[in-house]
Amino acid sequence: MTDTHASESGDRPTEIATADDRDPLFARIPRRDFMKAGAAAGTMSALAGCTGLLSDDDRQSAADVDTEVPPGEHDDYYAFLSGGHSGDIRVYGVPSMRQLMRIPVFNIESARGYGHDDETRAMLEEAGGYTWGDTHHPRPSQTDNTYDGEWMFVNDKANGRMARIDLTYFETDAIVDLPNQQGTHGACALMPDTRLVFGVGELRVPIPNDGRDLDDPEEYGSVLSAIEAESFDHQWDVRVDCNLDNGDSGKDGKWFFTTSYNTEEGVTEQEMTSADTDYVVAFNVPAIEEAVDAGEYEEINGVPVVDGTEDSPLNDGGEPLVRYIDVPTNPHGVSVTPDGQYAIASGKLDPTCTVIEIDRLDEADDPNDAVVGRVNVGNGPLHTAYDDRGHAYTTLFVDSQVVKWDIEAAVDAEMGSEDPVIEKHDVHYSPGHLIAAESYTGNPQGDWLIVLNKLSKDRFLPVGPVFPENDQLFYIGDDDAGMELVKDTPAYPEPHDASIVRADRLDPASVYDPDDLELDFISPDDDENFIDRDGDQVHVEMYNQRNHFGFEDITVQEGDEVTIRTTNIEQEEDILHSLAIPQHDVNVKVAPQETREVTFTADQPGVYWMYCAYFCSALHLEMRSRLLVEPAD
Ligand code: K7E
Ligand code: CUA
Ligand code: CA
Repeated sequence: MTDTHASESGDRPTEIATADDRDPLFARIPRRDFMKAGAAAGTMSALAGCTGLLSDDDRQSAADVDTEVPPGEHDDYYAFLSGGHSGDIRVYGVPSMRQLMRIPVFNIESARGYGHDDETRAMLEEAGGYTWGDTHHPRPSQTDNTYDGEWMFVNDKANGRMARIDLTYFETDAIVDLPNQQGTHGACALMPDTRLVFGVGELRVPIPNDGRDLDDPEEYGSVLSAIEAESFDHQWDVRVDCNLDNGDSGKDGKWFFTTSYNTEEGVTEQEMTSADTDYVVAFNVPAIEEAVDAGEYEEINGVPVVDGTEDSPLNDGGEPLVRYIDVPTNPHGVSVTPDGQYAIASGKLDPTCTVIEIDRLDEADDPNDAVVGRVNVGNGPLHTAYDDRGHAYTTLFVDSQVVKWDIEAAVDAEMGSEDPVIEKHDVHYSPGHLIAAESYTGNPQGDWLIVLNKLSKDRFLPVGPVFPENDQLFYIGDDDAGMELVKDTPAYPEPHDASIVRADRLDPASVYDPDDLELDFISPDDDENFIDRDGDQVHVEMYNQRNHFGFEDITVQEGDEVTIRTTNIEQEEDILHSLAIPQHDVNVKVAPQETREVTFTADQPGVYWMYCAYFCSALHLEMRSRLLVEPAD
């Protein structure tokens, strides 16, 4: 018995070293103090200068801090990261940074059968039929400025669309194509209660884009699109002359903010960066809705489009629809502070963040009077997140740092002052977004911060010329110790933004409720399982369970159009089946109590095994039936 011998004689490999073994300092510190100890190392390396690379101290601290979630235990938070041009959303646990799931949105994905069954195929087809999308901003629904666990919304920067993800089932349940928008960039619901969802149109084009004004860029424009959250119907657009970039909502249902970096209305980089200032654009949502109700719009591509341009008569008078606030050149992110008091725009080409006091927009004749602070944060500020203690955290793309600063101090300080800055911490390379736990709600948690770095040079085992991205987790809960790098995670290209949601705010189903599904449940009853023919259309309904399908074989004629609807009747969670048919491109997943349908043409005579592709039991390989396709003649 070699195994007993090994353990008895003590010549087994020694146990894997723990943090306590490696470093005598940590061996003396009770485990709950690891955070602080690691933080000190992190702060020291930040003070060592801005190299964009991490010191050995940081690597050490990352390994020693207690962010491990032991086997079998759950994380405290979900993080939802956009997949960028992968077109999906990835679900991580925080603080472990373990990837838990992927939710296909604009992409076609075979493990989940997304875009393979008739329903999801039709949804993608009706939303333009594109095979890909570019997700950037996953923003959860809120009730009373708190995440409510119902939906996630995300943009498609590639094709001008918005999608909704159902957080009960973690699947995309609606996509809307925004016809007057090319490239939806910013995405966020109207707060406090997610009545509307906004898609922010980034690229200026002729509206409608039907061949007019091809090379007449002054005539181009962009729109902010409003979608009703519940129906996911497109309600209206507001047209502006400039472009629009990122967006965030105020907390009281009135203002929605976006940045604009192309107020020059240029088409080349040189033109788009020629002016000294651009805009934060503030949309007065109730005033816009009044204009729509009063019929003050032009219908374009079936959508009411309200004129929100600077010269619009609707912007005269006491309640302008859109207010344009000057900020330094080519701003990028804009986000509203947790108390709803300020909108903060990050400067990108200017080393400052601009603080706009939202209430002042209601009264001031000149919207520029609402600018109450401008803090010099460093080079290349892109996005700003918040904790629960009045601090803002801004990514510096050029300096490869995160800067922590005090919001009220920025209001009190002189314009352009560096004084509100509390701390700068090196991150790996060129951070884009960063997100703190529940940052863009009324109650940020103030403990975890994810920084989404664009480059991962030197950080991981090499995997060829396409590198993973690099998402870094910081602990920000200890203001004395400062920001602390605690985890370093590679990510498949290419997350842009994320949202971190407390786990107890979600209540995902582990088994489908058949009442929530469009298609009727098929039980094993004989009369619910049938093969019907109507001309050359064959309709099959059958259940499936361990380890068989409702029919052992299905015979059709060459050239038939075959529709198979199938229900997984398992009650037990995590027992998935699928229906895969070789050489007919059929691949449908069915989770417990789920019903899906697939249509294909049986265009080749022969025998085709219909098999289950999900491992489901010891007899998984035997879970199969035959499709017999009889030759036409
Ligand atoms: Cu800055 Cu699309 Cu929010 Cu990328 S975006 S970084
Ligand atoms: Cu069912 Cu494998
Ligand atoms: Ca500009």
